[in-house]
Amino acid sequence: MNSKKNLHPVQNVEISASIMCIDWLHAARQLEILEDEKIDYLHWDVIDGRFAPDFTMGSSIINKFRENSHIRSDYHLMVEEPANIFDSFNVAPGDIFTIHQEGSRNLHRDLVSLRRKGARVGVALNPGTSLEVLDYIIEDIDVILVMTVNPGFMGQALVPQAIGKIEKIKERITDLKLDIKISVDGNVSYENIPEMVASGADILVGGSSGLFLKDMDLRDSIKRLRECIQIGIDKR
Ligand code: S6P
Ligand code: MG
Repeated sequence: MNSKKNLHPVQNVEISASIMCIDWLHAARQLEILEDEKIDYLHWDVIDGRFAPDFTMGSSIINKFRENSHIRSDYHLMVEEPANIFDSFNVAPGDIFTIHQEGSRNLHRDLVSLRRKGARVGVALNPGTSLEVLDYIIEDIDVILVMTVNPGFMGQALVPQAIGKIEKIKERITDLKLDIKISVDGNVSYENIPEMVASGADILVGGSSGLFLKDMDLRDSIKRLRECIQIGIDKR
């Protein structure tokens, strides 16, 4: 029998709420619900219009939210040369700070600088990026963020081969006996969550398809999301 079966899903798989997808006209109320429902992280997508199209939130908005929430932060920098803006964010212990392999000219150097800021350190990979890029930095990171859509926008369809990538990363972490969490970001929908979790996801980024749905109450979507996580855990 699977000994993990009786645990609450939150103990196995964490939820990171993608604030880019929040209902901005009711953001304060939605933040209260996220706290009340014990959502694990606030996910901050930072985009520079160069590494990925469009722009999202800047550090002044993010730091203001951060000051007014007890929830840990999960920074996702989709920018070129992310080290230029490391000091813009008020990072606290327990936060995750993730940069893209593809956006950094010297990834190892950037990871060392990030570690000094006191956050947990993550590396994100675009759907088309091979896992070999992790070879010489895997022991220096706490989180691998698997992009299951191309960075830039909410509401995109899953890139299906990204699911196999989650499995491969999980195998590699297990073989190397490393304590690294796998975060999955993009089209984390009720349909996709069970397979993402069964493949090894530890953190799910909830956006417009699994958390902030237009036609569903936020508390109901959190409940449904947790039910889908449980289905995935049961499939492991
Ligand atoms: C995408 C970004 C994501 C999105 C989130 C959207 O560039 O990194 O964090 O905000 O994935 O979720 P959904 O459910 O609309 O794909
Ligand atoms: Mg993101």
